[in-house]
Amino acid sequence: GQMPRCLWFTGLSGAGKSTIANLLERRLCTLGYHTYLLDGDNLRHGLNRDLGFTPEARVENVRRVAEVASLMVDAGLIVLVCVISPFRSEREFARNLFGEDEFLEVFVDTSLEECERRDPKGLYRRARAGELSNFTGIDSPYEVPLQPQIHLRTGDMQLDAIVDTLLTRLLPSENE
Ligand code: GGZ
Repeated sequence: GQMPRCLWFTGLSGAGKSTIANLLERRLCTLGYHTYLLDGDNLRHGLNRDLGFTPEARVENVRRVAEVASLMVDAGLIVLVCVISPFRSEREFARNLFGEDEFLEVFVDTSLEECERRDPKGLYRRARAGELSNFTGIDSPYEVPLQPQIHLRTGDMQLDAIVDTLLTRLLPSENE
């Protein structure tokens, strides 16, 4: 059977976390794996609708997402989590909810310049204009992962190559 896992995608808004995770999920699904994608932006409309973007609210947001992911891994799923999760301590908290090889931190490493150039929702523009406060990378910190299991330098890689990299990192362990 499949090895349940949590793939924890961290990175700036607009880095490509959701795009990459969605493509990977489709590939895994085609291969017959049972997956679930937990997306911070979506969860903020339901489970986390009471939370904003102060540091305290982000700590609570990430804690809840991590706990839900842990339940889903217990249920046997491959869980793909996409949250900025800007603080090392909260990513460490998440890791500690899982077994040794169950948690993979995936750093979606896209520069602030590139994220701001893309600005798909116009949020960076609004943050620069002072219409949004506590925006990650502008007036709220992002602590880069020091030793992620997987480091995706998106500037040097095409999307399909990124998804292939993730698949090969996930699937060899299936033969253990
Ligand atoms: C960062 C914000 C903010 C602020 C709204 N800072 O790129 P998106 O739009 O679609 O996804 C981002 C999402 C971030 O939520 P997370 O739950 O992933 O954040 S955290 O892990 O830090 O709790 C972004 C949008 O919400 N968004 N305001 N101020 N991103």
